[in-house]
Amino acid sequence: MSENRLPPGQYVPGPRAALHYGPVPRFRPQRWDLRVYGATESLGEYRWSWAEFDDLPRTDTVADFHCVTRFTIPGVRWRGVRASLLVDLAPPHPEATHVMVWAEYGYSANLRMADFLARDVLLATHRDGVRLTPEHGFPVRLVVPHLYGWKSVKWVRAIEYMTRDRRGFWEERGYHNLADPWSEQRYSYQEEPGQGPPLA
Ligand SMILES: Nc1nc2c(c(=O)[nH]1)N[C@H]1C(S)=C(S)[C@@H](COP(=O)(O)O)O[C@H]1N2
Ligand SMILES: [Mo]
Repeated sequence: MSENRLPPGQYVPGPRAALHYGPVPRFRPQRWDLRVYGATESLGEYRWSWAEFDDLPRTDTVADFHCVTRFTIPGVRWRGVRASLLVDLAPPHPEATHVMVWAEYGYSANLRMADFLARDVLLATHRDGVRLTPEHGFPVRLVVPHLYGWKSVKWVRAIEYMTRDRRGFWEERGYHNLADPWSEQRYSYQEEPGQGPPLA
């Protein structure tokens, strides 16, 4: 990986552990489902059991993974269900502009619909050729390679379509609403035009 592929302020670390807030949830296939709800076209809810979801067609992608804590993992190979395929199967209302992606234990991240529909955005089941490990999001995690890693929600359980934007878990706790690593959208104070970091 060449240096100019690295977004500003990022470095490539040595081997590192998985990173998340809180414990790793246990997967219970009988109870697991993936729901799409909120501003759907029909206003109804869509639901996939584990067997149904695991049957959906997969796509492969290779992408660098950028964490706001400044490490970048180059060339991660993901396999999963395209987010845009899920949106085709669960059509949104014409007024749906954003999604909230919900995980086990209430973790969440918000995305613009256009970011969610980008080609490289997957509901991933595999990483580097094998099933995700529990720490990396088994059975299903979102991967949004073009945004900072906190948007790549592990242990996904639901997608909520929204007709206006709402902030997710880290976006409510001082991180940037959009999270583009190439323009270093790290902190929420950067959303205020002409603002520096808050005074200590
Ligand atoms: N459910 C959940 N997903 C999460 C997180 C979390 O705390 N909970 N942390 C995010 C952050 S900050 C990063 S950098 C990536 C790390 O993914 P990895 O552990 O597979 O490298 O997961 C993201 N997804
Ligand atoms: Mo992160």
